[in-house]
Amino acid sequence: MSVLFFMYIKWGNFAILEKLTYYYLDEKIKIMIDGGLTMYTSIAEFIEEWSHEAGSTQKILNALTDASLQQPVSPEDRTLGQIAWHIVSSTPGMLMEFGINVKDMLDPAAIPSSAKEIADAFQSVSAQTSKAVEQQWTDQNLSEMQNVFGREMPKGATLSLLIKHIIHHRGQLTILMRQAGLKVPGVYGPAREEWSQMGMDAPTA
Ligand code: NI
Repeated sequence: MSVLFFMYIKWGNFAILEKLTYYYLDEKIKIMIDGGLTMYTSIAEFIEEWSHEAGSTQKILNALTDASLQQPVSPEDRTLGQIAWHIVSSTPGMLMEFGINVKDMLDPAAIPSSAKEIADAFQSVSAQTSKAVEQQWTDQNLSEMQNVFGREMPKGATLSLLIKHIIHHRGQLTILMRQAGLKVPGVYGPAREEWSQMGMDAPTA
């Protein structure tokens, strides 16, 4: 992550350079850098990435069936449905932790038995996320430090947590979907079925 840090110093505007130079001297920022979080320096940059990742996550959630929600991982772990609902319900919860108010909070324990309900809820959560961040934070706010989940970090880095969290759980879903016998939409690269649609064999190694 130190590479990313220096990239910002090299290509960022003067205001950003000044802030990050200051942060570099601060022990706390080193934790942020070690944590592998992207430091967003503009709201537009976050919205663009959020829209892309939330869109891919929506494609995955739209492919779920009611029966697949019961797909287990192990007796100790969350089922596919519980992970899917965790993606949806934790997003407004994380925004509140960041100090961003959201209208509709979702009960993490009230897991719907309908796949469509989960997918529809994410549609609304993802739109609400963009709107709330755009309305409540400015580019200038992103360099402000705040305590999130017990760690001091700039607001611009907390937004990265939001995105990495949905990517992490989305990856878990795609494996469980195969185990439940579902087709998986491609995310960063074609899914098995999509290779043949392009007239190619899916790689086996
Ligand atoms: Ni999680």
